[in-house]
Amino acid sequence: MFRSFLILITFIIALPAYAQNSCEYANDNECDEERYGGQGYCETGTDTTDCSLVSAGINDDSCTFANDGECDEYRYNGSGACMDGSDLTDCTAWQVERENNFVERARALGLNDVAINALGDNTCRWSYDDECDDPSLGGTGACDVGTDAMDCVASKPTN
Ligand SMILES: [Ca+2]
Ligand SMILES: [Ca+2]
Ligand SMILES: [Ca+2]
Repeated sequence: MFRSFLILITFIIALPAYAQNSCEYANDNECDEERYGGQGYCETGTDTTDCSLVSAGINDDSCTFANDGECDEYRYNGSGACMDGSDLTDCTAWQVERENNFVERARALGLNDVAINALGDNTCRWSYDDECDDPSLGGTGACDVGTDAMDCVASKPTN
C-alpha cells in the first residue's frame, strides 16, 4: 500500500515536468510554441526547454557555437546547433548581411528606395525559400505582411 502510494506521488510530481516537454518537437533547440513566435508545431506549454530563453526575453551569446561567424539558431534557418536566443551576435550579423543583399538585389531589379521600403524586411521564418509568402503581395500568407521581401521582390513587377 505504502509503495503504491509512493508511485502515485512520484507520478503526480513528475507529470507536470513531463508535460513541459511533451511535444514531439521538444528538445530540438527550436522554440515551437506560437506564443513565442514559433511555428506552432507544439501546443502551449509543451516545448518549455527549447523556449526557455525566448520566453524569458533572453537573447545572448551563451551557446557553445556563439561568435563562430555562423548563425546557428533554427528560427533563422540556422544549423540548430544553438538554442533559439543563444547565438545573438552571429545571427544579428547574418540578418544585417541578408538585408543588405536584399536591397542590392532590389536595386538591381530597378526598384527605387520607396518601393524597396514598401516590400518590408526578411524577418519571416519562411523568407529566402524562393516562395513569396506575404499575403499583401499575392503570397501564400505564411508570413506576416512586410516580412518576406526578398521572395516577393521577384514576383513584383518592376515598372
Ligand atoms: Ca522544439
Ligand atoms: Ca554561431
Ligand atoms: Ca518566402
